[in-house]
Amino acid sequence: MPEQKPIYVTQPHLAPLEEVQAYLSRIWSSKVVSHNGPLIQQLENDLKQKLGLRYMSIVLNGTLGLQMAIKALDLKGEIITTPFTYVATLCAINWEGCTPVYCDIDTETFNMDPDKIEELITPETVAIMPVHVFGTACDIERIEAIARKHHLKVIYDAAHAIGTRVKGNSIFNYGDISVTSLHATKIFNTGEGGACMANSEELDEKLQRIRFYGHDENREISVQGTNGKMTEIHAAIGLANLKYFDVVLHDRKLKYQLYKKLLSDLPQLRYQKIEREETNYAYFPVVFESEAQLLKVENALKANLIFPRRYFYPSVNLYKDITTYQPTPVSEDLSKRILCLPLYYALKVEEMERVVKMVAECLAS
Ligand code: T4K
Repeated sequence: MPEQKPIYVTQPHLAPLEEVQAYLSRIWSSKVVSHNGPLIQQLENDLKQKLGLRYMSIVLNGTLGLQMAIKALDLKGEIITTPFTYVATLCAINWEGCTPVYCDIDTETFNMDPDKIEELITPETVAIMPVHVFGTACDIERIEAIARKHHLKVIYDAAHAIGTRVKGNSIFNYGDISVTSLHATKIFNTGEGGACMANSEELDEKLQRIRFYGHDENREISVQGTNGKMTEIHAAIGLANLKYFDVVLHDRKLKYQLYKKLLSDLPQLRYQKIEREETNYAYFPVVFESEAQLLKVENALKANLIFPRRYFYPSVNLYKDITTYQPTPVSEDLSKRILCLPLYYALKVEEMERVVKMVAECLAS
């Protein structure tokens, strides 16, 4: 029997090496490696065109992008966010000296529950930072109506959401600023990376100054900046990968639907409610009836070299060393019962069938 290869929760999609090398050779000729070079500019333009965006500032990673967004909007005070997220959302709020206030999530969509936002607003509230969790759009209409009513800024943590659309419009076009991640584990990646999408030219220019230590076009310092510049090398990976964006996105949807079909005989399992067809199906989260059931399945899969992931456990409001606990019972409960199964472009149908067979056997035993 051939040795079985491990199956991880994800695997980056990488363009053929020679296609990356073609971009890299431009860097080796021009010697422009950083400082908003031609490849970064091309990647920004190509992504804007592909996604239908007016503004985009590519940055080093999504976490820094969130920090830069907070800085660009001059936010100081409480930011209402979701506890069902990766710790990066919390890191960004804390690093900028703001205070996270946790709004519990909807039991079906796993996104911030708009019914619970207004009761959290105080005179200190300055913004709402929802997450389009697993790439599934939040209730943007209601969130933005609440923000308008209370004069709050909205920063969407759209780390998972590249390719998600709402009524044909990129999800990145919502909020004062949307921030995505271009990390290796995302549908479209530059290795490490992120991007800030502002809703005005003025804000976009400010973000560009912030990512370049605060310099304006005359090299004067006009704002507190940082070093948020992505290198041309990462842009080369991104430009090569961009050619495959549509193929990878389409494959995700087919695989998501196949998993749902293969798992349809298991009434113990529940799934994220996806209300809009145009989601990117970035992850395949499965909700178990109990944590014990989840652990049993996770251990059985791991024993067979299959490594699903508990995104996002624990609920971040429980990280007592970096945040003040505020109860969010839905998030705390769901985060214990959600497991993401492997989902990526190179994953074979036979491998998905093997994963499902093991889940089914484990639940039956
Ligand atoms: N907001 C939200 C809601 C986020 O989820 C994130 C990040 C951010 C903000 C911040 O964006 P960035 O600053 O990261 O741009 C990942 C990612 O590091 C992180 O980007 C992501 N979200 C978070 C949810 O997960 P892990 O813990 O999954 O990484 P790791 O190394 O365990 O990788 C998972 C599997 O993927 C591995 O078992 C094997 C495979 N893999 C991974 C990498 C990195 C590869 O095959 N090759 C690779 O290079 O973190």
